[in-house]
Amino acid sequence: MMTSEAPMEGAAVSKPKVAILGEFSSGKSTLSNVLLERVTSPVRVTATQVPPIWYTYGIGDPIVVDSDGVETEISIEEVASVPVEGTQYIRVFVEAPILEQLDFIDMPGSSDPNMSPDIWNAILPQADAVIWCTPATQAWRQTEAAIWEEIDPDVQERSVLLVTRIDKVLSDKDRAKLMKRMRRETTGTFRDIFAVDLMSASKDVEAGTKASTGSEAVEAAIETLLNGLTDEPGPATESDADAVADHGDPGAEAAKVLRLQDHTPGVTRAPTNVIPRRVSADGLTTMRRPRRTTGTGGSAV
Ligand SMILES: Nc1nc2c(ncn2[C@@H]2O[C@H](COP(=O)(O)OP(=O)(O)OP(=O)(O)O)[C@@H](O)[C@H]2O)c(=O)[nH]1
Ligand SMILES: [Mg+2]
Repeated sequence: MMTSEAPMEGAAVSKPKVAILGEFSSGKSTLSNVLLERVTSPVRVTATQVPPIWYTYGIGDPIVVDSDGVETEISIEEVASVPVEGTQYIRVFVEAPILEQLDFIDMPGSSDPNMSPDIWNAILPQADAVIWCTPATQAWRQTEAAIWEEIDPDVQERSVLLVTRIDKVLSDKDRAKLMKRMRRETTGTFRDIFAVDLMSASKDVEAGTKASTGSEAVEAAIETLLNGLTDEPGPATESDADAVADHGDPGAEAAKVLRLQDHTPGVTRAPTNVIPRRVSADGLTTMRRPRRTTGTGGSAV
């Protein structure tokens, strides 16, 4: 239905698509800003009730894709006022280093009543992996587990769980206990789990450093994600290694301590769509396949 060419550079290269999921206020948009290395997001993504924001490397005005697949160019200032209803997602183009490696989509909270099957089905079938954010103070609720259960196991294997707001859990003992529970309750369904303090990671972005354990944990999570997306079980390639932080220093210990052992995926396989079975059961019939602006569909790198 849509035939227009992508308006930005770099779009011809197919990149893996990563959906950032989690319940209301779990840190998805804060993480997005950290990933983009922008203190002030190009859009006011911390507003609640925003449609999914799909970040792609490039320049140019954002594009709203409505529920009929019709695309409308808008200004960056207009992004925050696009209604959730009737919108599949908004493409936002940013020249951020992370976007040279993957596209990511900042989703509305999964607990949000606006998170209709339409929204899920507009985005999730296109996602190769998920970053699920769960806040440490009420981590991995039954509602989250129930959604995650429905996700394709191949996608689960490429996905990472971020336990955000770890700064709110004060003692090492409590953190260890929490992560032990996380490990137990999510066994085999994430590639890895990371405890992150997105506040300190945000402060690093502001200060132009990556000094905190918050930043290190985010970097470690992204490295794990990229390894999964490229099906590399071992360390990343030379160029990938340049793109991620060196975790060899003692400062990274806090991040490491809370990291699970790798659930290394077994074999190379084509990316599978993230379709929560329960949602797709009643939503797939109305699912639309929007124009793919990132090249041939489905193949990760
Ligand atoms: N202390 C602390 N606060 C955090 C952390 N992560 C997020 N926050 C705060 O939590 C609030 C919600 O964060 P958002 O990033 O907007 O959460 P969200 O998941 O995008 O929320 P919705 O889009 O409304 O579902 C903000 O005030 C953040 O500053 C963290 O690791 N530590
Ligand atoms: Mg948000």
